[in-house]
Amino acid sequence: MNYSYENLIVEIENKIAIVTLNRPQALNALNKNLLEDLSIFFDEAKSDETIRVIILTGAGEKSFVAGADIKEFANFDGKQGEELAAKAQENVFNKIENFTKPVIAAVNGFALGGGLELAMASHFRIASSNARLGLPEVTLGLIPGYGGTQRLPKLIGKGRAMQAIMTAEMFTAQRAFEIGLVNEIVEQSSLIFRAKEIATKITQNSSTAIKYAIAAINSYDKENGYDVEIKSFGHLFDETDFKEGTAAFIEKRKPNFK
Ligand code: CO8
Repeated sequence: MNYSYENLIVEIENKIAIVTLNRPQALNALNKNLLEDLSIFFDEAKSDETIRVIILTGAGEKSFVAGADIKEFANFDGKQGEELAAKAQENVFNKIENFTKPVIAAVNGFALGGGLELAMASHFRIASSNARLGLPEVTLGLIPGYGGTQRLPKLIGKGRAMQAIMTAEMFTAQRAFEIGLVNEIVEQSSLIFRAKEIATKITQNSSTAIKYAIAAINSYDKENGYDVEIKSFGHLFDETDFKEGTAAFIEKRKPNFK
């Protein structure tokens, strides 16, 4: 697969794709083209067997993503705003949340507005110590439009989400860690190394089981969450990874998942 995009750099090594959002002149703000590139990348990566885990990060040392591109939507009317939000939610944010392979956000600086929403749509987040995370949309007379009003309360609780969105204040990396918005904080120079270390651990496990785990965990706040877990659990007994995993345990060797 030839991953060549205007605003994304994709590097694949040892089944890990490092996807760098690359508009450093605009602090990697999400414009239409960048959202389109992301949508296409995830479509292509879905069936690419050379990719088992995806790491999303931002170009440069200052920013993960400083939000949606404000200059691009400054003249929009209500209909255009609604269309932009609906299309991007479907083609990028929900696609990432429901992606069958793990997506890790390596937040290397500002993650604001659409940038924090992108990190929250990812399966989990680690951050560099200089990261600043927030949803400042109300300072522009808007609310988050890429899923932020829904995903932030799930991750940090309703009261904290209310305060964060109303005040538009940014969380430091330390505060984001304390409230569970990011899983780990590392020095910026070690961020990608640490993300790759976590990704490598994941690649050693059954990708089939992980696919079902993502779907089950994503159902945790839905009415049928336990049913999704039971059905997925049962289904996995019929997969070859289960045979290999249990055989390896009994034979006292490491599993070799395909
Ligand atoms: N959009 C467009 N350009 C941006 C953005 C952005 N979100 N953020 C930064 N830039 C540009 C700046 O305009 C500047 O460009 P130029 O040099 O041409 O003037 C360049 O990036 C560097 O930025 P600064 O000079 O401002 O850098 P500072 O270090 O002084 O400040 C900040 C860094 C604090 C991150 C500051 O840039 C900032 O506040 N950015 C905007 C943050 C923000 O409000 N983000 C939320 C945007 S709204 C949003 O994400 C809504 C999501 C849902 C949309 C739904 C569809 C309608």
